[in-house]
Amino acid sequence: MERTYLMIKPDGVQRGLIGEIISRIERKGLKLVGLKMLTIPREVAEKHYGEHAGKPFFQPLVDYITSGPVVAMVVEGKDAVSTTREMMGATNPLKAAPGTIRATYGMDVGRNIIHGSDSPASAGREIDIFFLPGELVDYGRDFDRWIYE
Ligand code: ABT
Ligand code: MG
Repeated sequence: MERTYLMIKPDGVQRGLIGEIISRIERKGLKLVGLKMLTIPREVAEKHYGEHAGKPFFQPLVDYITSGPVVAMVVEGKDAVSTTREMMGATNPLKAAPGTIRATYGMDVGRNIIHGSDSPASAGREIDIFFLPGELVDYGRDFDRWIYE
């Protein structure tokens, strides 16, 4: 099973969408193995978005992601990285496929509600930024046999 890093961004928290988004993740059959709320320190945000350092949207992006509390999650499941990216939809909510989280709840690239790692390598890097190993939990669910063949 693969793990990915997901994060409900400050706009998602402020708009009261935590429950809606976590519900979608649970109903899909994905398993939460890490969960916490925090306000991201600026240095951590700059590290998380390091690939965009120097680009014109970098400062606004760091301002946005540090502007209020986020919900940080580690989610486990079959092909968790690509599955959750599909559930989120394209970066621009107006271009995201109908029914995806960003299409359903968002209007603007700079207020796109949720983050998800874009590759297994990014997932490993981002999980290490936001969680200590002891903060992730290993547990089984009785209903997993009804989710996976
Ligand atoms: P994140 O989950 O935020 O990483 O979004 P996603 O992976 O879908 O998109 P990427 B390419 O990683 O963009 C990161 C954030 O940077 C913003 N952005 C990006 C712009 O504002 N203009 C741009 O041209 C690009 C490429 C939007 C992304 N998220 N936010 N907020
Ligand atoms: Mg990204």
